[in-house]
Parts: sequence; C-alpha cells; structure tokens
Amino acid sequence: MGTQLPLSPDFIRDSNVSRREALEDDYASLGRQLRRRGVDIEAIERRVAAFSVALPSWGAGRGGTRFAKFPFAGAPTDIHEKLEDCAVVQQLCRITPRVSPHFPWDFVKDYRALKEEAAHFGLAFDAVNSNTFQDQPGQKQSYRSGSLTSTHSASREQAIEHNIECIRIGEQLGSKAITVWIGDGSNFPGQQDLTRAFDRYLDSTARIYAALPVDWRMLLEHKLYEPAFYSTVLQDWGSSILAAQQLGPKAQCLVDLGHHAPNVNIEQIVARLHRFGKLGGFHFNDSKYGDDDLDSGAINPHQLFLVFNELVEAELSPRAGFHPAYMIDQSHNVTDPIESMLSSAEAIAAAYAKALIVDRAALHDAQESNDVMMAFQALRAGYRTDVSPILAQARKAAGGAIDPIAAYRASGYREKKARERRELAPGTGIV
Ligand code: RM4
Ligand code: MN
Ligand code: MN
Repeated sequence: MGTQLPLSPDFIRDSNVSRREALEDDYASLGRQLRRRGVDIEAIERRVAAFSVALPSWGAGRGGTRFAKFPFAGAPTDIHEKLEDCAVVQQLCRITPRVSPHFPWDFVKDYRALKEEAAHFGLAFDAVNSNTFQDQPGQKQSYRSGSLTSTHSASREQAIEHNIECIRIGEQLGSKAITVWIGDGSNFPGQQDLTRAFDRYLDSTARIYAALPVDWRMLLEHKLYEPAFYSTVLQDWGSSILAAQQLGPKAQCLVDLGHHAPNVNIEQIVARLHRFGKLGGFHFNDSKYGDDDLDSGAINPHQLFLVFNELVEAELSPRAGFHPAYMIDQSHNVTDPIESMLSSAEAIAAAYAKALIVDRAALHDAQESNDVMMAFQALRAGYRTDVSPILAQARKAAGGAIDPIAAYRASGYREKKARERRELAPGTGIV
C-alpha cells in the first residue's frame, strides 16, 4: 500500500522558481486593476483559498463512452491507485482535498484502513455514490427492469440494501452524504406507469432516508435520459425537488450540469432550488449535445460563471441548509485524467473568482432600476476579468504549482506508473 505523497514538495517548489517573477508581475498588475474597480485582490484570494471541490474516484480511472474505452499506460487499476492519482491532483492544485467514492467499484475489505491511506495522501472522503444502474457479477436480482423503482420487490429491496450499505461504508470513511442517481426509466411509451414508478421511487428512497445518520444528507441526482431513452423516473429538478420535499430536510437536490437538455437555464434552476433550501450540491462537468461527462468549463465556461454568480448571491442571502457539496463528475476518454481534473478544478475555481469580482451593489442597483445594459455590464466585467494570477497565487501560497499541468508533465509521474502498474484490457462503458 503506497502511502507516501506521490510528488515531492521540493519538486513542486522548484517547478515554481522560473515562473514566480512573471506571476508576481501579473498579480500586481491585476491587483491595481481591481483596486481601481474597488475590489481588494487579497480578499478575493482568501475566498479562493477557502474554496474546494471533490474529485470523483471514477474520474481518476480510464474513462470512456458507451462505445469504447481506450487503454493508456499507467492508468490506475483500483481505488488505492486512484487515490494516489487524486493525491497528485491535490498536491498540484490544492483545492481538491476530498474524493467522492463510488460503490461497488471502490469496495475494499477495510474502510478504516482506506480512510487512513487517504489521509496519508492528504485526502479525505466526500459523498458516497451508490450504483444500482449496473448488474454486478454474482448479484441475486437484476436491475434490467429498474432498481429502486422496479416492479419486482426483490430488486427494490436489493437496491435499497445496497444504498444502506453505502451509507454504512461512508460512516467509516468520514463521509456526510450519499448521492443517489438511478438509471431507472423506460425506453418505450407505455412501458412504465409514470405515476406508479415515481411512487415506488418515493417509497424506496424513504427507506434509505430512514437509515441516514443524524448529520447526513441524501442528495437526489436527476438526469433527463440515458440509459433510459423515453422516460427517466427522476428526470428533472421538478421531480427532484418534489421528492426531496416529501422525504424531509436531510434530502436535497444535486445538480449535475450535464444532466439537462441543451440550452436549459441551469443557473435559474440553481436559484430556484436555493430559494426553497433544496440546493444540495453539484456534479461539475460540461456537455455540448446530450453528453454529460466533458471537462468542466471546456464547452461553456460562461454557463459555469452564471451558476457561480447564483451561488455567490446565495452566499449573500443564505437559507437554512445551504452548504452545497461541490464535486467533479467527468469521464476522461481522450486525455490523461490527472490533467483533465487539474484543468477542471481551475475552471471551476475561476468561475467562482469571477463571480466574486462582480460589483454586486452596481448589479443590484441596475436590477432594481431596470437598467438592463448596466446590469449586464456588471456581470460582463466580472466574466471578462482574467483571474488566473489570483488562482496561481493561492495555489503557490498553499504549496501547489503555479502551472500545475506543466509541473505534472515535468514530474514524469505517469511514465513511472506505466512501469509499475499492471496493464488494463480494452473495454466499454464510462468506467
Ligand atoms: C451518471 C451520473 C452519476 C454517476 C454515473 C457514473 O450519469 O452522473 O452521478 O455516478 O454517471
Ligand atoms: Mn453525476
Ligand atoms: Mn452523468
């Protein structure tokens, strides 16, 4: 079991030497620019330094689409190696100190030992994720006809028990939430009674809810389609908030950015969920068509900014239960997952920093006086600010790399792992 930090802190410090002067110059220049706008750069840096987003254990592994996955040398082969790769990400960017595990993919014998192993890597565990969207070898009941909403009570029982088992594992890992996403739905009109399927969802999730420890939350994740292509039982935020309201205060909604139809106004969904105390968290990623696993900010960084604009507004007027869980949920098919996660964490933090820079007083005044153009310009001024010197400065101050991807490449980490780790065979599926 490898429990040494994968990169040496000296190596990271050395990688910063040649970049330090340029960063200081850029930071000072941005600081002057922001001061003219009445913004204190150090206050923004402090907020960015306090920000964090969890990594998906499954995002560290070789990703793919439902058509194929391509092997690459040095890919992690189990949760231990995935933790090691997540530790590299955290060492370099310093804003990803937690990992969100997925079961049964990350099943091990000893969870206390796993928690310790993660701690040695400088990591803790975030929300646990259950998986009743696949059959596992040796599993008694099939999920072919659904899991939590199956018409077969034995399949429902098995799915409920699996979720409760995930909670028990999470307790040992120090998690405080379970994220429930199901693939249940239908492929043909008439295949499923839409009302009764949702009733079964409510009954099954109530059983899982009843098993939550007092300080836990249950995050309900909606997705409009796939693998069910005609209807999905928890298809949108409407069904999600109805279920969360019926279940009780520990149930909240999770917004996976890729789980909406193209062009849906996700920032407005965020505002609505927050207004009713049901904004539980995020799975950050990006999408272009109907996909849900591209790198955060790769396609539509403006949307990410608008989501964070709502989150900053929410911070200013918090409602009970407002402590959203920020997680990345991506599948990396054609990039090195470590590089994608570094790039995504940066894109997410940048969206947050840009939203922090927005002149809120000017925005609110313009909104109240119906000055459309000035309201828009207030947002625009935040969005077009290049905040990268703030992010780099915060990373450097926390012991990270000024240029994380360049430092990662220079480290030779993946090449080393290619020599040490066993090779994986080609396959299909996103994980
Ligand atoms: C789903 C959903 C879930 C994730 C799986 C792997 O589309 O986003 O959050 O657990 O993919
Ligand atoms: Mn997700
Ligand atoms: Mn997804």
